Amino acid sequence: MSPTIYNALLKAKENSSKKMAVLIDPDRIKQHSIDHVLELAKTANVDYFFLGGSLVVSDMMSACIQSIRSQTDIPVILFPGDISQINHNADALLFLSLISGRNPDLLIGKHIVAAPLLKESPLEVISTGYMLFDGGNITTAIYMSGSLPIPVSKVDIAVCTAMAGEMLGLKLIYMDAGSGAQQPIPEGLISAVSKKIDVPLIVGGGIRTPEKALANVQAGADIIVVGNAFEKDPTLMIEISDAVHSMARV
Ligand code: 1GP
Repeated sequence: MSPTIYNALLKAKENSSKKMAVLIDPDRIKQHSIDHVLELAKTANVDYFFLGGSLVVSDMMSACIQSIRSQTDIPVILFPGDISQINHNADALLFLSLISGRNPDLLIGKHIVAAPLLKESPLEVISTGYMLFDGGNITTAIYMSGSLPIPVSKVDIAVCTAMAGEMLGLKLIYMDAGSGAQQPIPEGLISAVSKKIDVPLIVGGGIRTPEKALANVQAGADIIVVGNAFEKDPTLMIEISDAVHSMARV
């Protein structure tokens, strides 16, 4: 299968065209609010939906994908916290290896179990070096991964980890402060990492304002992910998405 989504991301990076992804946690979205979110996402020209979470306990994944599919053409990319979140109806899956941690299960263990399932699936599998950062609180991602996040003051560790991930052949690097992080990842850190890698860079966790989203893309992020802020105020989606896309217009 041709890597449609990944090729589009590479092309976007080449053209400095920044992308906006909305994270939907299937446990937290209610059927009555998903329609509103989908309408806003279309108005805001959102580029991708990321679907998943560090801990998903409901069986709403399929229903979410079905709603997205029936109401928009926006691609659905799985952002799975576990093998149980693999769903063949999505377009792609971030095959996340937690390279900031030393938990063997999340570096390679679960991937071995998932590999035969993914091989048989129609999903575009995109290997992703996932790096968790300390955003000032213990997020679900940090707790569930049983791993130490990288302190944001340790720029060298972040840069070397991202470089190693790229050298290992991972196709994306994802810098995440975790959903609901008190402090998003500082621009200086994003800039330091982005200067040392060539693969597209995803940044998320605790982004709540258009100003911060714009600062992140100016610092070198290629894809901005926002979840929590939109759960609280979905209308923010238009402003934040516009800020991300405004980079292409400068
Ligand atoms: C979490 O990067 C995402 O993995 C999004 O974080 O929910 O804090 O926006 P928020």
